[in-house]
Amino acid sequence: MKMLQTTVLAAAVAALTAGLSAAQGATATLNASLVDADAKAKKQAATVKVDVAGIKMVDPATVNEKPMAGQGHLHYQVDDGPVIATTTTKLSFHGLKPGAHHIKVMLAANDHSPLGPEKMLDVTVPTSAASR
Ligand SMILES: [Cu+2]
Repeated sequence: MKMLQTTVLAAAVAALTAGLSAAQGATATLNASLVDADAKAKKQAATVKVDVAGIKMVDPATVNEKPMAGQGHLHYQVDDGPVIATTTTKLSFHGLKPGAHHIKVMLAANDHSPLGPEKMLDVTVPTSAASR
């Protein structure tokens, strides 16, 4: 009887823990990749495609930027440029100067604080692209 109670308790704790981590967005994941990277780079451009899971894309303006578990949006940043906050999971950048660039994509909460998952993409625009 005592063993049965322990088992039931352990199961309840496991269920509670799983529920908590889901509510806190701990299961949110982000992956980002470049679409047609080489051809775009030759045109001084980059297109980023993002896959998010375990989180709902919410426009922070619609919820008064109040943080809420399970809600977030994306921040895109090229090099040290301004941060673009959006719910779009596909974004193109044009007019990249020749050389190396870093595009950072991260999951942000409704108040724009980082949620953790992020991905850095490297783009190199060939020097020859500038003389077009
Ligand atoms: Cu934001």
